[in-house]
Amino acid sequence: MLTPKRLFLATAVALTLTANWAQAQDNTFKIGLILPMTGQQASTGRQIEAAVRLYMAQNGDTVAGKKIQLIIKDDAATPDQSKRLAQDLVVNEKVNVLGGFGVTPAALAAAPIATQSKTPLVVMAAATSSITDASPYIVRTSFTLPQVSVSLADWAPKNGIKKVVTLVSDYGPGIDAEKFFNQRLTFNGGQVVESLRVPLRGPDFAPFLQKVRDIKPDALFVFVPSGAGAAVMKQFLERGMDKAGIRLIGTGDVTDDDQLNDMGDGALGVVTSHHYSASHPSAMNKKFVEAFQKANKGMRPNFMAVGGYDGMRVIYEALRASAKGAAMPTGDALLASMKGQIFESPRGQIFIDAQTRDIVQNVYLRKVEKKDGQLYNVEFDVIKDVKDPGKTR
Ligand code: VNL
Repeated sequence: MLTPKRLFLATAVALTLTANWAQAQDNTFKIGLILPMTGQQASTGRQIEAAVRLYMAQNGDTVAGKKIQLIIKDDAATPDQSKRLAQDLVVNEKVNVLGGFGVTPAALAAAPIATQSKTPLVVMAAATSSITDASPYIVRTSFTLPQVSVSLADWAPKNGIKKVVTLVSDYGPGIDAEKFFNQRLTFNGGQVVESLRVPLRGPDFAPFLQKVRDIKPDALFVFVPSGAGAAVMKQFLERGMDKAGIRLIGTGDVTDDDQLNDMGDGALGVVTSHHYSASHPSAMNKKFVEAFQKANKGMRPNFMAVGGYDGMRVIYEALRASAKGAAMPTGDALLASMKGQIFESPRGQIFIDAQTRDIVQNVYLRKVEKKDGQLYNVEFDVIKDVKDPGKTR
């Protein structure tokens, strides 16, 4: 007969078993990354995965006594997939952290899942300013388009560029780039004479570039996402825009290190502003680039790789700081330990602003030059510790 005493004992045993089981489970710290491994943004997934694996190879897969397990899911940069995968990772895999997110719509789609489940979500690629406002659990290690666009609008008028046409991909980051470049250029006495937006999916730049040729501005300012820059460069040169005296300028997404070396000498002299160049002359970056290339058949890391590499560091350090004894830190404890982190990245010193959960970092002005027979974005000026100008708070 199940007397109250026996019931109590049975329950106690069951509870102990559950606790033991949970503890065994608890010893695995799961990081679920959602990345575009296929489709138009696949180069971003490839770069981030390579960087994340390098970070783990260099730093081990045990942190504060917890075994790190990495799970990578391919969303092909489609937001409904991103959302479904985020839900699956949280509910079925019980991941401790979500991360990755190659494009803005993917990050925005997953944001409510992070909020509802109190799971920190580390954005390693997507760069629309407003993403960090979509959930209090979002932390960003990439960059924002306003952050990198304003510096170029400060540089341009001092360098003979007053009349500009902007050409951007027609979604979040492109609209941010267009707006903040325009505002700052106008403030500096320059003028945006035309603002062109191209579709994100399968863009044909030809008719837009023809229009720019007819307007004949001092420069064309371009934002397209990582992976699309080579097509813009090719068509810009094919149309002889450079010969017609139109300079090409943009955010560093256009002269992406993933593609730059294959763009040919026509890219020489293109000035961009961005937070990372593979040729950033620090000891830490030299080591990073060398190790990355060695582990990836000579592939050069781009700004996406650095976002992934630093994202892993933020997660590792948050776990180290918040783990107490055998228990696994809660999402809230992890998040608290992500806020305010400050450390040297291959791009320079970075800081996760505790108020905005967004990254504060140097922005560099760079010019495409040839070094040892290869094309690089060579840094020639730096604006230190730039906050996202898109934050109104
Ligand atoms: C985004 C921004 C994507 C910048 C990018 O490449 C990029 C985004 C895939 O926020 O969607 O270079």
